[in-house]
Amino acid sequence: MGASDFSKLPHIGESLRRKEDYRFLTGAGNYTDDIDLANMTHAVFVRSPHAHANIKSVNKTAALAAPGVIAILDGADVVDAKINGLPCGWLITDTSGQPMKEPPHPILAHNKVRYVGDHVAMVVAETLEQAKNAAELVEVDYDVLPAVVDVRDAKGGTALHTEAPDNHCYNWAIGDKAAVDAAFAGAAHVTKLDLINNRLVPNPMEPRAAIGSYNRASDEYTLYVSNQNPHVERLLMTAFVMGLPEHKVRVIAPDVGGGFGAKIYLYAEDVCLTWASKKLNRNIKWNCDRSEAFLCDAHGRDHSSHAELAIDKDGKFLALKVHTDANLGAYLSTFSTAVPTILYATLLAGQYNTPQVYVEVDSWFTNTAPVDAYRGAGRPEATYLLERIVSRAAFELGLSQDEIRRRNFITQFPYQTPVALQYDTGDFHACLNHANELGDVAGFGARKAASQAKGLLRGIGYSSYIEACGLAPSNVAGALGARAGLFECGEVRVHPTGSVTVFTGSHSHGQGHETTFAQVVAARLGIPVENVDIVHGDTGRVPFGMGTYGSRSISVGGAAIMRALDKIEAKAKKIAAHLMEASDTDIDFANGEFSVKGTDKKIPFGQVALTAYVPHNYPLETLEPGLNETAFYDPTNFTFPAGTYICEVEIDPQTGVTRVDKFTAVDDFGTIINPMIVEGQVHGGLVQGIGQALMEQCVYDRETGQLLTGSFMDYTMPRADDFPEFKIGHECTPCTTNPLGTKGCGEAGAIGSPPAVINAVLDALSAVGVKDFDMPASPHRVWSAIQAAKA
Ligand code: MCN
Repeated sequence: MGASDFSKLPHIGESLRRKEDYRFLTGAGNYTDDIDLANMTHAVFVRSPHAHANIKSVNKTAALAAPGVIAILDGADVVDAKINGLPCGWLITDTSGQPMKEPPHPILAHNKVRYVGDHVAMVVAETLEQAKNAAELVEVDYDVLPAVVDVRDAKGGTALHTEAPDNHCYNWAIGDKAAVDAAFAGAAHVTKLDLINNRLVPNPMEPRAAIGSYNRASDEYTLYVSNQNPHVERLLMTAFVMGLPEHKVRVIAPDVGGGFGAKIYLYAEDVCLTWASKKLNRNIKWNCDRSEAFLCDAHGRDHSSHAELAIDKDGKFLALKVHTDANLGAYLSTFSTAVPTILYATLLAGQYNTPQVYVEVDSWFTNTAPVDAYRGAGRPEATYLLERIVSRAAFELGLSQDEIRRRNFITQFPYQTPVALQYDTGDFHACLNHANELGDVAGFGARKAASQAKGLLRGIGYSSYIEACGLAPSNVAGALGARAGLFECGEVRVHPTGSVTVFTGSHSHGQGHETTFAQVVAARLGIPVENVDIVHGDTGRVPFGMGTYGSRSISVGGAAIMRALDKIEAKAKKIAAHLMEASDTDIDFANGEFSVKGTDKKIPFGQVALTAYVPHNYPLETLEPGLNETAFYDPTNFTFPAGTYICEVEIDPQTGVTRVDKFTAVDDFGTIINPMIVEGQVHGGLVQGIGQALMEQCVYDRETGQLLTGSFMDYTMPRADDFPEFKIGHECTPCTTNPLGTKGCGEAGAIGSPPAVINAVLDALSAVGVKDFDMPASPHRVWSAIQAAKA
C-alpha cells in the first residue's frame, strides 16, 4: 500500500486517546523499581569525588565488615574477571585517515578516575541503607591531578588517556574547502559568529534503574533496565563487554519514564549488575538517585563554534564555513562520536540553497561526564548555529528575518545538499507563511509599542529548521562508521479470533506507540483499535530490533510493521480466495473485508483469521496454517521534518527577566497518525528547547572539575508556568521514502526552538545595544549583557 492510500484509511489522522494512559494515570505502570524479585539485594556505587586522580589504593576492609554487606567489587575485580570496557558504537575516521582515538572505558575505574562521579566500586548489601552505609566506609586513596573541563583548555592540558596525548579524539571535516574559500573571495558581505551551545543534563522523570538477575538452573541472565533499546544493550553487553552468548541474556526495558536519548546507551552500572548477579548468585537492584543522574547520565550538547556566512549583493547565501570544538567528556559514550559529526555537520545546509558548505570538527576528552545524544543529538546544535547566523546576517543587512529566509529557501525537491543529505520533500515557504499568520506577526509592531509603554523590551525571533530522522540505510551508516544496523523489526501475530498482537523493536517511553502503532495496524486490517496490542521492550519476546532514538519509530518501526502487514494481507488473500473459490489475484481487501472483484461475495477478516488456525477447509498442500508474519525494514533515506518557529519575548531591562510571550510552531511531519500525540511531542520538545535557551546550563568549575549544577537547586528546569499557550500548526508534504509518508516529530521542538528564542532576545536587546548573547537567557546573564552594553 502506498503512502497516499495509507493516509486516507480510517484512524489515520485521528486524535485517539492514549491506550497506555489508563495504567500510567492510575499508578498501574510497571517501572524497573516496581519490580521486586525474591531475596533482592541492593547496589550502591562508590564514585570519584575528584575530576582527575590516580587511584593509589582501594581499602574495602571496614566496608566489608559492615552489617549486611555481601560483596564489594572494584576495578581490580573487573580486570580479574576479564570484562572489557564499554564500546563506542560509531567509528569516526580522522582527516589524517587514522581512526579516532578510542581509549578504554572501564566499567569500574582501574588506577585512575577521570570525572567527578566516575565509578570506583560497587557495594552490594541486603538493604539499600546497608549498601549506602558501607559505601561510605570504602577508603580510596587518590593522588589528585589537574583537570581539564573546557574544550578551550583541552589541548596541552593534563592528558586523561595515554592513547590521546593532547586530549584530542579526532579532527573531522565535510564539504569542499577550496570551493568555500573561493566563494568567500567573491562575497559582498560576510557575517561572522562565535557561539557556545550550552551543556545540558537530560533529567528524565524516572532516573535510570536496573536489576541484575541470574538463573542457575538455565544459566540465563535477565537484566531489567530503564533503557530505550534493549536489543542494542544486550548485543553490546554480551558481544563486546562480557563475552557471553547473546541467547543467555534477556534484557527487559519495562515502562520507562522518559529517556530523551540518555537511556540509549550501555552504562557501566548495567554491566556491573549483570556480572555480579551470577558472581553473587543474587538478584541485585540499583536505582540511580537524582544527584547521581546529574553526575553520571550522559550529558548533551557542549559545542563551541565559529561560523562565517558569505552572502552576495542580493542577500543570497554563497557559502558557509564552520569550525566546532566538541566536548566528548571523559570517555566515549555509545554514540557520542556521531553526534558532532554525522548528525551535526550534515544538517548545516538547513532549509537553504547554500551552494557550498565546509565544516570542520575537533572533538576533545575532558574531565567531565561523557557527552552523547540528547533530544535532537547534533541537529539542535546545527540548527542553533545556522539559524543564529542567518538572523544575524538579516540584522546586519537590514533585512527582516522573514525576508532573508525566503530569499534563500530551497524550493526544488529532491534536493542534494553540499553536505551529503538529500531532502526528498518539503515546502518551506508554506511553513513560514503559516507561522507568520498563526503567530500574528502583523501585530508585532503594536505589541512592541505596548511593551515599550511599560518600560519593557520586546523582540521577535525566527528559526526555520530542518532535521534528519529515522537514520540512514544500514549500508550507508556502516560506510560512515556506524557499528550497528539501523533497520527495525515488526512481528504481527493475528490470533484465531482476529485480534492482533504486534511485537516491535521500537521502544515507547512516553511517545505513545501503544496507541499510534495500534492505529496503523487497525487502519490496515480494518479492525477496532482495541483489538490490537503492542508489545515492546523485551528481547525475550520481540525479534531483534534497534529501539527508539532519532525520531525513527513510526517511520522505521511503523514501516517494518507495514511490511509485516503486507505479508499478512497477501497470505490472508490466499485463504479468502480458497474460501470463496476464487483466484487470490481477484481478491480485494478493504475495511476489514475480503471480496471477490466484480461479485458481491465477501468474508470478514475474523473469518479468515479463524480459518488460518482451524484449517479444516484450507489449501494445506500449498499454504501453511497460521497468520503470523515478521518483517525487517531498512530505511532508504532519512525523513526530513522541517518547520518555522517564531518566538516573541518580553524583557524587563531592570531585572533581566525574560518572558516568552508568544511561541508559534508550524511543522511538516508528513502524514500524521495521531495529531494529539504529535502535538504533545511538539509541546515537550519546545519546553526542552526553550528550557535550554532560557534557563538550563550544566556548569563545571573550570579549575577543579567539580559539578556546580548538581541538583535542581542549581540547575533550573522549565515548568509549565514558564510558558505561554503554544500555537501549533502543520503543513504536510508526505515523506516519499517510507510507506506511511510520515516524518519523525519527537525531537523537532527541541531542535527548532532555541535559536528562535535567542534571536528574539537579541532583537529585543538590540534596542539597548547588545549585539551578541549566548544561551541561557537567565535574568542574571541578560541583565549583565545590558550592563556591559551600557558600559
Ligand atoms: N507520530 C505521528 N505522526 C507522525 C510522526 C509521529 O503520529 N508523522 C507519533 C508516533 O507514532 C509516536 C510519536 O508521534 O507515537 C513520536 O514518534 P517519532 O517522531 O517517530 O519518535 P519516536 O517514537 O522514535 O520517539 C523518539 C523521540 C526522541 S529521539 C526523543 S529524544 C524523545 C521523543 O521522542 N524522547 C521522549 N519524545 C519523547 N517523549 C517522551 N514523553 N519521553 C521521551 O523520553
